[in-house]
Order: sequence, then C-alpha cells, then structure tokens
Amino acid sequence: MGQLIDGVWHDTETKEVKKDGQFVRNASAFRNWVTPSGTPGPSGSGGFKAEAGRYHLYVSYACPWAHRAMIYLSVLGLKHVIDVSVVHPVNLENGWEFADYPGATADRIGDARYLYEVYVRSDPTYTGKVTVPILWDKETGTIVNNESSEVMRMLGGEAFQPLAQSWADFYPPEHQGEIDKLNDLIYGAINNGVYRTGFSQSQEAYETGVTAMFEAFDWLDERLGQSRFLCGDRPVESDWRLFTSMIRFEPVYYFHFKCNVRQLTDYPNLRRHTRDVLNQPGVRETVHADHIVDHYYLAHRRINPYGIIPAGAAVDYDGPNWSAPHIEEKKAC
Ligand SMILES: N[C@@H](CCC(=O)N[C@@H](CS)C(=O)NCC(=O)O)C(=O)O
Repeated sequence: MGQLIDGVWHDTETKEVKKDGQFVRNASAFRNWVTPSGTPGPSGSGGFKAEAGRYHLYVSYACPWAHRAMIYLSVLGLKHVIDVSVVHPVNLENGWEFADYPGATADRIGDARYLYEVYVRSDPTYTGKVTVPILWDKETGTIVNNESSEVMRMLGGEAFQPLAQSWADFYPPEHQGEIDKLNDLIYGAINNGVYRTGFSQSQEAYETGVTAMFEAFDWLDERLGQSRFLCGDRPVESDWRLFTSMIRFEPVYYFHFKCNVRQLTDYPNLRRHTRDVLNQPGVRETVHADHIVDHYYLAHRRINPYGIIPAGAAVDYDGPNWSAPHIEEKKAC
C-alpha cells in the first residue's frame, strides 16, 4: 500500500503501524461538502452545490468504506444522479488500478490507469494515502471529499434529498445522539477494529483489538435481541455502517484478520440483523463477494504472502447456517 508524496507515487509504507505494533489509521484529507446552495459545510470550503450529474464516485466493491456510499446510492435511489467508476479489487505496488475484472470499470472521468492520478489531478502536490471512496466534482475537476462517513451524511442529507428517488432519513433528529454513540462504538471496535486487529504487529495490540471487538459483538447481539434494527424498526446510519463490516466478517475478517474468537453465526441476533439488512431493497446488488475475497487475500501480501484463499471464504447467506427458522428475519416491531 503505497502513497503519494508531493504528487509522486511511492510504493512505501504509510507508517500507520506505530512502535508498539498498533495500527492507527491516518485521517482522510479532502473534507469539502456538497450542500443545497453550495455554501460551505461543516468542514472544508464551499462551491459544491447539489446538482444531478455533477458528481462522480470512485469506489472499490471490496472496500467496506466505499460500500457505505454504494449502499446509499442504491437504497436512496441516487444512481441516476451520481455515476460510478469501480477499480480492480487487487491493489498492489501501484495502488488501486482501473483494469479488467468482472464488475470493474475504466476511469469514466479522466481515463486514468491508476487511482493516484485522480488525486494528482485534483491536487498536483498531494501527499498522503490514495483511498476509496472519492466523491469527485466534474465541474471543478477536484475531489470534494474522501471520507466515507461524510460522504454518507451528504448523500443521505438535505443536499441530495430532492434528487433521490427513494429517500429515507437514516439520521433522524430523534435518534442522532444515539446514532453518534453507536457509530463511535462500531467504528472503533469493528469497522476500524478489524484492521487494528488484523494489521497488529504485536501480540498485545492484537489482543487489545480482538477483545474490544468481541465485547462490542456481545453488546450489539444483546441490543439486536430487543429491536429489529439498532434504533427501532427502521435502519439508521449505524445499521449500514455495521453491515458493511459484518458482510465481510465470515469470508474475510474471521480468517484473514484473526478475528476468530467466535463466528458471526454464533450470534443469533447479529447474524439475523446482517441477513435482514442484506435483504433490504437495493442492498444485495451492492455486495460483490468476488471483489471482497480477492482484494483481502490477494492484495494484503504482508499478512498473506502466498495469496492463499481459505476454503471457508465462500459464504452462502441463503444456506442452512443462515436461513434456519430460529434466525429468520424478525417482523417489524
Ligand atoms: N477513512 C476512510 C478510509 C478509506 C480507506 O482506507 N479505504 C481503503 C480501502 S478499504 C483504501 O483505499 N486503502 C488504500 C490504501 O490505504 O492505500 C474512509 O472511511 O473513507
């Protein structure tokens, strides 16, 4: 996983693993917001007015952070408003690449071969990681934002609401405090927790990560025994954020990141929730198991040097472990 330094690509480590062996993720760099009238949002600068056809998303179907944005496009009915370029799932010495792979596309905007060219086009002296998702502005030829939690808020917020064909409020005012707390827990222990655990370079760092993760699973399983989704009978932002990690858990994180204290199927409510979210309209089409499995096992050569894909990575969410009557979806509360 390389990086750009002053606009030049280097196949070097990003120094996110600290001296004590802990993985600490660097912050995303582009933090502007699309708003209804183009005024500045909570961070960054203004000039990005919500308009159909103006914005573009760069994603990997393998990536849980980009998956958040793809789910919002699909579930909220925004696919006719924002078009998408999809990278090849296996990012190696040149980072993310546009190349032949089922479901992957060319760079539909600038015909780049590598995603780092998109960052350089936006900022010729950019220094930092080259990550997905990217929300790109065709009008100014710049990156609006490359932080998925903010891209979700934008797509699900007032800017895009008038353009959405099936808008729903995933951050309703009455649950915002609870959603913020859930997001913090889910991010720290699970979304980022799986990486923190899997990329650990000391036993202590690994144990800290895996313990926090399974404590969070225990707590969430209990909570999901009380209600269908995390804040009641409709999905909110935190349900989507949990889902993009849980759908990668059995095929990848359990083996690849050594998150193997228990399986997801050992948690009756969490697995029911995962399947319930998977079965929400528009969600299945966003899950690409081939991209997910190939990315993690073939690109993370430091932790899987021979690129061996474990047999258990092929998960059938409609199979007997998942569809037994006792884990059928709960009816709406
Ligand atoms: N905080 C970012 C993280 C995005 C991220 O790390 N994406 C990964 C893919 S799962 C990536 O592009 N990694 C490439 C790299 O680190 O070089 C977000 O939520 O948008």
